[in-house]
Amino acid sequence: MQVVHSPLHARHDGGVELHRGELVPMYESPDRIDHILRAVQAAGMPVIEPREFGFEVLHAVHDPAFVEFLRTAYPRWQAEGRGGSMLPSGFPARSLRRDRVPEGINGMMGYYAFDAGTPIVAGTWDAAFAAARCALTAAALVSEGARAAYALCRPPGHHAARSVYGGYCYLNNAALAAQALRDAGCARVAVLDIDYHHGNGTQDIFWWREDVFFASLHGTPETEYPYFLGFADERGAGEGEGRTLNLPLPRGTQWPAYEGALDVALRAIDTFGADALVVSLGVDTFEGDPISSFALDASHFVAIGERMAALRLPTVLVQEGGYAVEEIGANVGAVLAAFA
Ligand code: OKP
Ligand code: ZN
Repeated sequence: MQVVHSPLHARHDGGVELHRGELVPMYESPDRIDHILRAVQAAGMPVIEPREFGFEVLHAVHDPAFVEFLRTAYPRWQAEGRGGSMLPSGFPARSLRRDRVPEGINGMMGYYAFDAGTPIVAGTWDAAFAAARCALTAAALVSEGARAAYALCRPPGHHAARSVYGGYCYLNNAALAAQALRDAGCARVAVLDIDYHHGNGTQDIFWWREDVFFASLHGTPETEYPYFLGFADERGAGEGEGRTLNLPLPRGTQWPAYEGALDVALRAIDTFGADALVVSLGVDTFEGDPISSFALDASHFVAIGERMAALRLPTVLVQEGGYAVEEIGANVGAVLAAFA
């Protein structure tokens, strides 16, 4: 399995986040990638750099004005004499107007963000765009005939919607890969999101689409982030009706219940008749994850890799979450080795 990785990820380091009443180092940290990289190299997987793309390629799934905001946000912030990390301090919630994009950088941040835990720093754009290129390169390898490819993306992407960022995510790497597969001639693409958190951004991007099926297993938004999307009654709309499948699971979910839900998702993808698969591969379902509450272990990640491979579809695996840094390499390695 080829691994697509860019060292530019390290330019993004958000610093601290507010967690359970305290400022703590961000769980989404650069060393996550170092651990995964060591594991895939130890397993003998070849690691390559992403290909070049112009940023206009992002407009396939993102609003151009949103892309422009992300690309220019930090330089604008610096032009106003500021440094450190950019976080929004006000959002257009229900009683406020959201029919206009603010001119000032602070208002603009609140307009485009959906949480205050996703900082923009000097290197965020370089890292996020590099992660997008990793996903696009993995999709290109698969459309050129590879059975599978793994995009070692950081920052992650599945919370980023068409014109909204949040949940440590800026650009939706998995959605870009899915759209690239469509553009390369796959008539039907399925996205299977097995990150602990609901992939609200991917769901948003493909909500109306008949040609891209989105299935997600995740901690129930009744209690888990992102709280406001990912319920079982969300099934897509218009031509996309029935093309979204949400399988929310309670905190504490263990393998038997998880396995049952995974089978439901895999059967639905099979019935849909996908020509290619994109996996949003989060391993924050691990029992030791510091911000999540499922109880999977490395043996379960092997089983997940085997079951996904049994679909026998050309597959792009895209890294999403996973915050138990010491074990993240073994957990991702287990999925990839079992798949291959
Ligand atoms: C990203 B991915 C911070 C609360 C907000 C955001 C979680 C984002 C998860 N203490 N947490 O899906 O792994
Ligand atoms: Zn997650």
